[in-house]
Amino acid sequence: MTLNAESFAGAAAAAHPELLQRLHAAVGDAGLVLDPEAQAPYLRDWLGKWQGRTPVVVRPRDTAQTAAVMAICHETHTPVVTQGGNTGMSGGATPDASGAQLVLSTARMNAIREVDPMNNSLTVEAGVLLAQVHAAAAEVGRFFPLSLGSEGSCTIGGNLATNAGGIAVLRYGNMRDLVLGVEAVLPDGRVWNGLRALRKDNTGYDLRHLFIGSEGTLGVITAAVLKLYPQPIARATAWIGADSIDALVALQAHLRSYCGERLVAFEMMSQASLALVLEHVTATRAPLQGAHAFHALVELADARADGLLDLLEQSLGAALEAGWAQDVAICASTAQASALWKLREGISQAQVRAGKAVKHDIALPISAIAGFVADADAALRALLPGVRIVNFGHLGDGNLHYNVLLPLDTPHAEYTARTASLNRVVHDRVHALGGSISAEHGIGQLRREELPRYKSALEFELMMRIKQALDPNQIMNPGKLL
Ligand code: FAD
Ligand code: 2HG
Ligand code: ZN
Repeated sequence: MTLNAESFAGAAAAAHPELLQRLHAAVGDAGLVLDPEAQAPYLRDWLGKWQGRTPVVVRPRDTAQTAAVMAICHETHTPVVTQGGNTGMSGGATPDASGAQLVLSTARMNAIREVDPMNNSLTVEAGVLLAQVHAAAAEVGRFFPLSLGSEGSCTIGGNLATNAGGIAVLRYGNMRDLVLGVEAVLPDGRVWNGLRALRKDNTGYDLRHLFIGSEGTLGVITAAVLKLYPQPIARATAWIGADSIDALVALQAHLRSYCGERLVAFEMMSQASLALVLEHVTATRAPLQGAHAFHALVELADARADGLLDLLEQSLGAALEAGWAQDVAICASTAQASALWKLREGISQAQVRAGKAVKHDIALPISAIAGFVADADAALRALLPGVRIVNFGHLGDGNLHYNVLLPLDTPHAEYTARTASLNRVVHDRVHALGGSISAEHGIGQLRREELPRYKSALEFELMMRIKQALDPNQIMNPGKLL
């Protein structure tokens, strides 16, 4: 391929006319995407909220090629946006509109390097899809617990860079808790090999945690060693209708004590969230007769089948008696359980179809949730009478997706203004209760402006110093997080 630097639009190319030739030498024809049509999917996020431009999408095949690309970008001060599956919810993987930011896609780095069932570990490259990790673990009778609605498209690199959460955090923790080792290419092109498969290692600062949750601002994660677990062979799933969120908070505490470690998921949704799915997602139907103000989807799992269903029935029987549940449906088959999970996992898609969402991915102490919801609901209704609140999420982790849905035809300027005032109402309350304004989706470009309001000056300064130490030329994901 002969490359014409003139066709390489953008500020970086203008400053460094040989850049494209050098990138081509590093990754070859298969590693560059220049055609605007082929670039389009890399330039828009899953929600359709952010749209950017790039001079080139670079798709290195392995760590060595990634290191070569980064060395070139460091030397030429070319900004880099790393992208995995592009399913992120905070605009972290979308380049800005300048046309100067190179997109580095990990899609071709998709090898499973090693499976070690005896050590309960798996070494994979960053571009491997989460669903592929599930399959590779299952092949050797093991289990990788991270579970997200996007698991067919999101990558391990993206899961690490956002410290993803999902529906099994209650039992297994966030992505941060599921990783033994990380390999990363630093912004200057050097490779840090931290691929240790150890559960104990106290030899100084644990650098892997710098990259987990760093949202592409400190380097490119190229591979990781993941923890595997015993494969649960039995699952028991139930849907619960309740008359208040207070009741569901009490129910999750009760199920935790009653079922112990076997409680894997405790997901919550308001009646409005369920109604949205039933209206906008095909082949769905209400799991219970009659309306309930709130619903929970609960799952138990175990490596032994004995008594799991009995345990669920007994625990929910006690909950009905105590008034924490109004109605209960226990699944008799995996098909029934899948139908219930479809309702929960359809909420994101239903929101995209039904309106323009103002998202709030908040974390609170579980004991503060009921008070928060009552207070924030009232404040939002006072601010915007008739407001549509889509409140759902991972109640067992204290993580609510406390979203507000504006009509689809809301003009852009109005959406922006409303977003600012709604964010203030919600996030100030969350902060006052000791909560977080980003539980699992990261900061990206969505929350960047708000972050200094809610982080202490010292915390912010320390983060800036880490950034400066690793990325002195400030080329990694500019305009995101910090
Ligand atoms: P991308 O979107 O490509 O990137 C996300 C961020 O990570 C960006 O800042 C990017 O620069 C950076 N990045 C990506 N790869 C690398 C790398 N190799 N090295 C360095 N930086 C990198 N999230 C949850 O936490 N819980 C959920 O329950 C959940 N459910 C979802 C359901 C749906 C339907 C959708 C669409 C999304 C959901 N998400 C959820 C959000 C999203 O799937 C996660 O944030 C996921 O971890 C992103 O992975 P990705 O590969 O798509 O990353
Ligand atoms: C989920 O839990 C995701 O389904 C997406 O984190 C949340 O759409 C959202 O706001
Ligand atoms: Zn979530």
